[in-house]
Amino acid sequence: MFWNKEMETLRGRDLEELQLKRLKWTISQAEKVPFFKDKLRAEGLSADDIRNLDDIRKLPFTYKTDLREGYPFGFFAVPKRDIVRIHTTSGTTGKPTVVGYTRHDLAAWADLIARNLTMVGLTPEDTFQNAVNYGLFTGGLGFHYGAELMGMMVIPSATGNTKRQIEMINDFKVTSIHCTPGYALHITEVVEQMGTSLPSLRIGVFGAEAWSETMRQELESRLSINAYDSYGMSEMFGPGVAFECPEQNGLHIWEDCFLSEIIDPKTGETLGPGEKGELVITSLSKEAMPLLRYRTGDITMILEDDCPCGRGRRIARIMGRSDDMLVIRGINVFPSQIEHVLLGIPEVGDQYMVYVDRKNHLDEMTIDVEMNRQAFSGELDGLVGLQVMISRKLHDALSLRTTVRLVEPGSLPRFEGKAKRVIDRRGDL
Ligand code: DLL
Repeated sequence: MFWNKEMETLRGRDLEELQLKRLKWTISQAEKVPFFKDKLRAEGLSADDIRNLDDIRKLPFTYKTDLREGYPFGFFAVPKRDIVRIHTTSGTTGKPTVVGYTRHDLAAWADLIARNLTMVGLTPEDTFQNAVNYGLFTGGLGFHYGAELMGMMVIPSATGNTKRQIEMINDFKVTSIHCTPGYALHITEVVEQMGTSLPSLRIGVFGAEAWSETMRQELESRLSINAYDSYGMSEMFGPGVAFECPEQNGLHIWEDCFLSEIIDPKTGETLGPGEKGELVITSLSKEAMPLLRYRTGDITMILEDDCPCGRGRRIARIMGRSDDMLVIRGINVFPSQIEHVLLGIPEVGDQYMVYVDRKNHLDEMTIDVEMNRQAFSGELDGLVGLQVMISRKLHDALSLRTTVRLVEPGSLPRFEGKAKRVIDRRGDL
């Protein structure tokens, strides 16, 4: 099923022509922002220098730190009177990044969300529970307006009060839920603790943080749903940038709106399909805040083969961020690799916390892992064998020695929004 078949299936020359036209427009729009105007002038570049899509490599990169320096409205390309909404995204340090939208931007964003939700088989007959934060986070209002545009009945449940969320799903016969994958697991646990089930639910849309294929299988089997990955970032409207189709094999990135490249994060060199690197996006239709070659920090690759669904370019599931990649004793570790190992061990639950310390100049990684409720006898003593087995499996996957501590079910923090599962304490020493 298609929402906007013409744009979703545009390929070859027609697509390239549209992208080139929109890229030139985006550059002229960006020239209204002093930051881009100065940068382009310094390089002696203008929209006329872009003759084909490969010429995009002439343009300078834009970094999150640049956006932060423009706080609050320094990156707006339209007068304030044309901005009808802002969202912000919190960083790990300093001021947040502010993103702005014109009325046209909001309509384009809702169209992208409607494409995504239609693609996974949702129709106006469905009831959609939007269990994410409705504030400055783009996941709430972004999905809300897209789902409403499609004609679904939308329940703006937001986060919190998980038992009430579960009651709503059953009372309102909700067929589709949107939340973070971590919160979906928490809902699953609470459903199981309550001794109930969610018979009306058939589709889960999960995103805003990294999750693994194992986690998908877990959610699909425990909730009896199909679970789809949803990717996006506030700087590119929010959610809706790339989304899985029913093939569940990579995420379609909407090429009429986003020009994507994969680069080596260290050298900035462009990488080819099948090569893992950092995703760089240039917006093609954003009015209020056009962005040129924006360094997303997300690690993925372009998938080479065509998708049977007939839509265009796909990227692989996000494997981590170039900047949350941990370097432990010289070894690169993505938290998603740890999660993948843990979810494959039936005795342990879904929750874990990773601590990184430096002792005697050596990096040490300690992982607290919750026991699975069914496998837990009530005693943590006597589980040394399991602990050793987990450390061994982690070693096989990461080539790294770790200390595993098993903890009681329910004892680690739960997250309603994005999970924070890594605490790097090396800087504190
Ligand atoms: O997280 C937008 C969003 C909301 C996406 C709801 C999907 C669903 P930000 O808060 O700006 O925007 O965070 C963007 O989150 O650069 C990725 O590192 C990460 N991220 C988002 N979706 C995924 C995903 C929203 N499906 C940052 N898998 C991005 C892995 C994801 N990481």
